[in-house]
Amino acid sequence: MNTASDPLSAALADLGWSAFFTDQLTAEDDALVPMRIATVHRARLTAESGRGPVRLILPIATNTADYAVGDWALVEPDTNTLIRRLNRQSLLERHTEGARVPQLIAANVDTLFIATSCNDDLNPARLERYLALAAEAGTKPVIVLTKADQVPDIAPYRDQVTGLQRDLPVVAVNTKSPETLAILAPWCASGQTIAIVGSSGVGKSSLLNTLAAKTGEDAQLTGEIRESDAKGRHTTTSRSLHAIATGGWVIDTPGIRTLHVSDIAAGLGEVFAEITELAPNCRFRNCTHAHEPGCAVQAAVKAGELDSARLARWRKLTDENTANTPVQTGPRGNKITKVGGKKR
Ligand SMILES: Nc1nc2c(ncn2[C@@H]2O[C@H](COP(=O)(O)OP(=O)(O)O)[C@@H](O)[C@H]2O)c(=O)[nH]1
Ligand SMILES: [Mg+2]
Ligand SMILES: [Zn+2]
Repeated sequence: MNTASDPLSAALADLGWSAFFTDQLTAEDDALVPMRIATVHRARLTAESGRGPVRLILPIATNTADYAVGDWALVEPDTNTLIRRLNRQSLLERHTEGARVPQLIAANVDTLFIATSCNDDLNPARLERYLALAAEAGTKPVIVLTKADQVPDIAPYRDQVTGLQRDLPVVAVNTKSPETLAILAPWCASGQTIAIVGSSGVGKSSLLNTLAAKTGEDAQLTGEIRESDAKGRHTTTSRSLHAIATGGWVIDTPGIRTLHVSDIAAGLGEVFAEITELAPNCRFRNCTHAHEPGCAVQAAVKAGELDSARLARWRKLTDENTANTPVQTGPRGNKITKVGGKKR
């Protein structure tokens, strides 16, 4: 790698290359160049090189399922041959029922925009799931309250979400207004990568269109005009890495739209920190905070310091996670394990 002043280095930095990845290079990698995986197909990978899109040549034993959109890989520049993947800073994955290995959804996402509308559909339990997913993936969450233009006052919606995790950023937007770019700019600087999750209809596609300044044929279908109504469209453009107008990138893969919760024990501890931090004060080490005497969590509920509905949601999610988690899986598919005792 050359100095930061040359155009290729600047382009790579804009693509999200950082010291975290430089630190993984050895002298043997001198002849290789980094590229960021842009699309993943069964038998084909494409990447962004900083000089334009590249179709990678895959060594025979390559399993494309080991790669996620957003991954950084080292490539032999003359032939575009894929040599190896670098360790990930974050990884969103999906554990489907019956599947032996998780499906990789997106890698090296800095910020996860969790979209929810300012209306009666706002559901704290569902948002806590997404927050746990973000924590487990190693990505920072931001709650994006959409359809802010539809309500006279966003305060009641903001109040429902601010307490769902410590120091949780919450913003309110009209996804179709250009002002949204300025509101989300703190997470959309050059080199930053975001992804958008949320229920159907909350405005994910509208938000992406605004962020990536997509119009006309290029735009994602929204609302009334669903994919099923417009067959044949978008068959040639299966891009997953979209440049944000103000800098940074949005990763959008079909898998991102159907993410659900399992294997998120560490994530739960982070989202519900005020509960898990009380547990050492309980009389019994394996206290379930339900009915045991000397329970510090129940004491906090009685003292009015902890919302009993929040505790009930924590229990439901914890039970569900236990039931859904089959076996211990490799942390982010990385070779190095355990950072600070947390599963990563
Ligand atoms: N008024 C208003 N309508 C919105 C906003 N965001 C999305 N919509 C509308 O809500 C519907 C669903 O939006 P869409 O982007 O398709 O949601 P998705 O299913 O999450 O991708 C569409 O009719 C959009 O035009 C918003 O911020 N304000
Ligand atoms: Mg959509
Ligand atoms: Zn307890």
